[in-house]
Amino acid sequence: MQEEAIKKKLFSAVQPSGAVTIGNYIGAIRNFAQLQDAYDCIYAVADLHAITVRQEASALRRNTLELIALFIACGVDPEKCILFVQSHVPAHCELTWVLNTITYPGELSRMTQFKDKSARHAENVNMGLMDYPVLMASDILLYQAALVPVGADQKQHLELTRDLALRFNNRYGDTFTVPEPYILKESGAKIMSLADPSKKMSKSDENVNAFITMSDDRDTVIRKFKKAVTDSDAEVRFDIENKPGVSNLLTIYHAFTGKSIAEAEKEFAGKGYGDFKLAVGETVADALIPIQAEKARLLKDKDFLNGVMKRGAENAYRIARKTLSKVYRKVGFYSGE
Ligand code: ATP
Ligand code: LTN
Repeated sequence: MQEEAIKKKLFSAVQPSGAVTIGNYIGAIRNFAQLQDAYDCIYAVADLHAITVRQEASALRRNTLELIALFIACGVDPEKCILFVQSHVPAHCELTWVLNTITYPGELSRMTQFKDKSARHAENVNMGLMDYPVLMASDILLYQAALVPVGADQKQHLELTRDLALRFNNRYGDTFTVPEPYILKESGAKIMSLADPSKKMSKSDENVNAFITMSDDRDTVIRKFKKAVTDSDAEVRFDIENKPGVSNLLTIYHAFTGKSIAEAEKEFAGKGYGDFKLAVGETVADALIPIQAEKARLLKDKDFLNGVMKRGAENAYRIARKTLSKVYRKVGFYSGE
C-alpha cells in the first residue's frame, strides 16, 4: 500500500492511424508492459490525434479496437494500468483549449512533425495538425505524468509540453508536474525504414516494403526483410554512418532476441547478407506469432475489450477531472460554488 502511494505517474499513447509497425513496438509499446510494475501507468489510444490526417471512419473505429487488443497482447495489463480511448475523456479537448491560449503559432509551425506531415498531406494542412502538440501536452499534463515513454521522434513534442507546463505554472501558480521524456538509450528509439534506412520506419510510408506491421504474416515478414536495403560490402557490422541498413537490422535483431549487438555481429561473422536477413526475418516472424494469436483471441471477446475501455475511461476521467478543475479555477472560470 505504502509502496503504491509513492509510484510516479507515467503516460503514453499511440495513434490508431493504421497498422502498427515494429518501429512503434520497439520504440514504444514493448516498453509499456515493462514499466507497469514500477510506475502508475496510463496508456491511451490517441484517436483525437489520428483525425489530424484524414481517416476512413470505419477504419478508425476498427483500428481503435485493434490497438486496445494489441496493447493487451503485448503485455499491458488492464488490471495494473489505466487503458483507455482518448475521445472517451472530454477533458483532453477541454485542457487543449486553455493551453492554446498560452501557445504561440510560431512554436507550432516550427515543429518537425508538423512540417513533415504538412508536406506529405499538402491537400489537408488543417488547424488540428498544427495544434497536435498542444493536444499531446494536454494528454500528459492532465495526468500529472512524471515520465513519458516515446520514440525519439517525439522528443520535440515533449519539450513543448515541458515549456507549456512551466509557462502555465509561472503564470498561474504550481499546477502541472513537468514531465521527463523516457526515450530508449540504444538505437531502438528510432527504427529505420527497410527500404530507405535514412528515414524513420513509418506506417504511413507509401512503400509497404519499408515497414513490418505487427500483423504481417510469416512469409510477408521474411520477404520484406529479404528485400531490405543494405550496402555493397558484405560485412555484418554495426556502423550507423556507413552501414545504416545493416545497423538497423542489427538493432531489430537485438530488440527481438535480447542478444547484444556485439554478440549478433559475432554470430553473423563470415556469413553473407542473405543468411543474415533470413535470420532476422525468421526471428521477427516467430516473435510476432504469439502476439498475433493473443490479439486475435482478444478481438473475439468484444465485451471484454469494451469493458476495459469503459473502466479505463472512468478511471482516467477521475484523475483528469481533478487537474482540469484546478486549471479552471486558476484561470478564473466561475464555478458557481
Ligand atoms: P506515422 O509514422 O504514421 O507518422 P507514428 O507511428 O510515428 O505515425 P504513433 O502511432 O503515434 O505515430 O507512434 C507511436 C509511438 O511509436 C511513438 O512513441 C513514436 O515515437 C513511436 N515510433 C514511431 N515510429 C517509430 C520508429 N520508427 N522507431 C521507434 N519508435 C517509433
Ligand atoms: N504523438 C504521439 C502519440 C501521442 C502521445 C501522447 C505520446 C499522443 N498523445 C501523449 C505520448 C504522450 C506519437 O507517438 N506520434
